[in-house]
Amino acid sequence: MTDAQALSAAYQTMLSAIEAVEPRIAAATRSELADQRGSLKLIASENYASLPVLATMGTWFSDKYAEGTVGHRFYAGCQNVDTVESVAAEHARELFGAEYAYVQPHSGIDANLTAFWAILAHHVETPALQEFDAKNVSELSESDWQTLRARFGNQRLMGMSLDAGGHLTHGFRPNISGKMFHQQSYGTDPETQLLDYDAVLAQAREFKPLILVAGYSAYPRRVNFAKMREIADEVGAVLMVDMAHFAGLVAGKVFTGDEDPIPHAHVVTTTTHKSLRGPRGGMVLATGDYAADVDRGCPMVLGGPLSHVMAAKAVALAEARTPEFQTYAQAVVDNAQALAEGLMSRGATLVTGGTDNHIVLLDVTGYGLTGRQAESALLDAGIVTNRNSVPNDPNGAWYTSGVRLGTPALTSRGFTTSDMAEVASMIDGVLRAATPTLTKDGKPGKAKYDLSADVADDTRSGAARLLDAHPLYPGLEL
Ligand code: DSN
Repeated sequence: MTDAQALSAAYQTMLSAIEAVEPRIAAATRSELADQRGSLKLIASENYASLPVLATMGTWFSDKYAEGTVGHRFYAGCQNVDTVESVAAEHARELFGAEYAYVQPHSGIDANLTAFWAILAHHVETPALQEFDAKNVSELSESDWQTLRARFGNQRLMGMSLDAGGHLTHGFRPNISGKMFHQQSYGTDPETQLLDYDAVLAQAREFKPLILVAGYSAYPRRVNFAKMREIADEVGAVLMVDMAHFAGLVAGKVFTGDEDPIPHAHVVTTTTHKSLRGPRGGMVLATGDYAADVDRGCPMVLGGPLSHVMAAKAVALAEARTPEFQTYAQAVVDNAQALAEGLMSRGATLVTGGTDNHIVLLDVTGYGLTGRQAESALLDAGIVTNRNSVPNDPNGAWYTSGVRLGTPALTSRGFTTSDMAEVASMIDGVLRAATPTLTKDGKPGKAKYDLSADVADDTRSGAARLLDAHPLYPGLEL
């Protein structure tokens, strides 16, 4: 039996076992693989983890509780989880050059909440306990406790606005981060749509945040973290960088020097499943000063660690320490630039006029469409994207005026810059052919659209040719 046959047999056995208990889940699992194999996945926050990473998640580590930290658990029998968590944290520290790594967060939002908690504990709780002459919160009198709660609730956070490309957890009002902090958002320059560090500094001087958040989920440019740290230092803020989107580009040494957040930030958060290509999860990296506070993440903020996912993080981080991963990371950026150039050469408008990371933010107003219409029309043609606001979006956060494109997933399949030029042509062709459906009063609507079946079918055939040339999980026959 060849390796490919053995692998296929193993997955067939696994799916048969699932099928015997709940056939709908086995069928959905097969169908998901077919969908992922059969479409051009351009969602900037998605990727394809390796089969070793996926396999690591499907084990009995899922059955173990392990609240606490390595060697300091609230449950007995955690020696193997200790190994898993230690190895994952060791890889994270060494890969990113961080003093401290916490690999328990279940997602990026959980990582950010853990970081907020740790920063508040470090800068608000600890000084207050000393002032109140208490060792821990349980020793506080009722009135001291009320005072501490008021202090916790009166801290300031400044992060990038959602429509400039920031994330919900960077202080967006309806998000918990916009409710637990007094918040202000910084935007981008109205002309260039680029970060304006002088404007951020002026705003920070005025607002005096405890936490300055840098990082993004839809900004197609690199950030100078040395400058962000200067701003934080000038106003006495903690610099927290959310590198969820570009962690793979840091790991792959594409973002170095001022573009590498680790040497500049006090606390760095990330997911592990985006450009880093690991399992779905989060991490916090920090300077040693914050280690003890971040370590209290579970059980103070987080539920019990997902030991099977921590194990898969360790495997993914080991993969990210290879020269092949560095080649991959550079290809992600090269592919994004090829996609951007292909679109711009056809007259498309890109936010900031291009990209130098893994994201291309296409403003679709020039095609006469909303982001929602563009997203749906592209999906009809086998191209999976997500609609996204553009700066000062006239269509709001639901319909939007943009489509966010990203190259980590297709690059994992081996797509090259010339493939991306073809993908740009397909996207442009579909969006030119799609038209908004008119409303009863004869005006273009925001949701419905018309796209000829011929255009959708032709695009699907072109996409299938590229996808067949770069198979997902080659050798796995399911
Ligand atoms: N959902 C992630 C993204 O798509 O960027 C951020 O949370």
